[in-house]
This record gives sequence, C-alpha cells and structure tokens, in this order.
Amino acid sequence: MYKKLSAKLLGAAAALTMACGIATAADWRAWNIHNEGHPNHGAMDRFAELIAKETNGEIKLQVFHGGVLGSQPDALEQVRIGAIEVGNFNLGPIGPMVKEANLVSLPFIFKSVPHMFRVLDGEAGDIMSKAMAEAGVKPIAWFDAGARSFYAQKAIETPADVKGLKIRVMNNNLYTAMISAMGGNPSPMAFSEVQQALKTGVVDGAENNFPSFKNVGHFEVTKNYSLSEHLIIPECICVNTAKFDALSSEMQAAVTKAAKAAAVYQRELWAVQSGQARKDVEAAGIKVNEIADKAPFQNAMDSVYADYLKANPDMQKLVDLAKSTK
Ligand code: GTR
Repeated sequence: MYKKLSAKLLGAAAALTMACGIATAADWRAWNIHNEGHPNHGAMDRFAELIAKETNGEIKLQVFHGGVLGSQPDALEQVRIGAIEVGNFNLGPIGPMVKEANLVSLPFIFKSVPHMFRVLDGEAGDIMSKAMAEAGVKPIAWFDAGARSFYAQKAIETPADVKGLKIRVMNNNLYTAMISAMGGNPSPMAFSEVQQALKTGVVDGAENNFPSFKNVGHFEVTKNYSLSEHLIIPECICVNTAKFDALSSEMQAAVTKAAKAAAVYQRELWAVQSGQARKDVEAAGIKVNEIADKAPFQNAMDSVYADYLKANPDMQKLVDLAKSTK
C-alpha cells in the first residue's frame, strides 16, 4: 500500500515537473574508443568538464574510455536508440547506417585535412549532418583524425604491394572494395582485435593514423608504415538526436558550445600528439616510407568510385560538392 502510494506520488511529481517545463539534472554517458595518451581521450574529458560548466551542472557527462561500452558499431547503435547519449565516433563506421556519411569514406576524396574541414563546413557537411541527425546520431562538433595509411611487415609503396595481403579494415563496404581493387584481401574487424590479429598473422596489415597506430600497440607488431594517406576521415561528437531535441534551446546552445570548445582543444592536441606519435614509433624502429607519387593508388580507386556511384547515383551530388570545394 505504502509502496503503491509513493510510486503514485513520484509519478505525479514527474508529470508536474514535465508539465511546468522545469529542467531536471541529467546524467549522460559518452562512449570513446581511445585510451589515455590519445588526443580524443583528453578532448572528451574536456567536453565533460565544459558541459557541466556550460549547463550549470544540469547535465553531468561520464565518459567511458577504451571502448568499454562496446565496439564502435555497437556503440553507434546504442547512441542511435538513446541507450548511450554521446559518442566520439569515426565517420567510417557510420557509413553503413547513414549513406550520406559515406562521402568521407571514398578514398582520396579530400586533398588535405583543411580541405576536409572546409567541405564539412559547407553544403556537403550540412547534408551529412542532417542525415545523421535524422538517423538519431547528431554531430555537434568535428574532430581531426589526420590521414590513414597502410602498415604491414613490408613497405606498401604502390597498389601492387597490397596484392595478396590480408588487410584489416573498419566495418564499411567501401573499405573492402578499396582493398579488393588493389588485389588485397580485406578483413573487417573490430579495432580491439587488430593488434592480436597482426601479431598472430591473421592479417598481414592494417591502416590507421599515427596516434591509433601507436596508442594501441600496432607498431609493436609491425615494421613498415607507408604514407599512402588514402583516407582522411573526420570524427564527431555525436549526440542522440531525441535527447538533444528534448533540451531547451538554451541547453542545446550550452551543449553545442561545450562540444565546439572541446573540438578546438582536440585539434590542438591532435597537432602536437600526432607528430609525437610518429616520432615515437620511428624511435621504436618503425620505418616510415614517404610515397612521392600517390597517383597509382588514386587511379586504382577509379573502379571503387564507378561501382559505388552506379549503385548510389544520389551520392554524386555530394562527391561533386566535395570536389568543387577549394
Ligand atoms: C581510429 C579511430 C577509431 C576507430 C579506429 C579503427 O583512428 O579513431 O574511432 O575507428 O581508428 O580503425 O577502428
């Protein structure tokens, strides 16, 4: 009887609070795949501090680092349905969920990291952001993730060097097509499994940026890192759309302000720590190979573009927007 009554009272109190539009403090959780020492670790911690400050403690964000809340595709689904509120996602694994996000997974679509940010800040970025928000994963700030290059026991200086190699890729058909186009065998796999797979020879190589190559120990089981820079993929602070939309406009502005400031900090950290990661792996014995002429890699991607655009003609507009962005 007492229990029933108190439940009723609580329900009535909650209804009253909602009816009056009184804000109640919310506990949010954030997923991040990286460990300490990676720029995104520091940036996500900064986001948690800033969100508390900007919302006057109304939103408390607890960041779970190191992928402890699940693999990236799982975490994406969790944020999409609102079981986790926030994710620091790479846009690569978002492509299978939101087609427009696949723009950034077309190899060599961007000329440089600044070019990638200019595209994100323009019409193409607006189209992608809108589509992601509609799917439930709303980007509110963009992180730098540099460029991804190949690493393996041997140097990979031309597409022919990929022939016959089993290469780990993230979960996206564009990456399997990319490796197949060079005659390699693509192996989609969770990030957490890659070091062991390299060590035991389950895969011959993988591709990533310097901070990830260093931070999860891939460099310990590899010899050559070759600067193909075939993918420049941004990352986001993404929020479950329904939870974001349920906030008052002041709170939405506060959360966005915190995210954008965390992203400024992330880009500063990235600039310093990615250079340091390169120095560290070289000091540990990794041979970094410059590739003066990337045209053979770019030309090898012609069939990837042709097949993709044939199957997804509506993506041509985004490709054109990216290519026409100075
Ligand atoms: C990293 C990225 C992660 C994850 C990882 C991977 O560079 O920051 O989110 O996508 O690559 O290769 O799975």
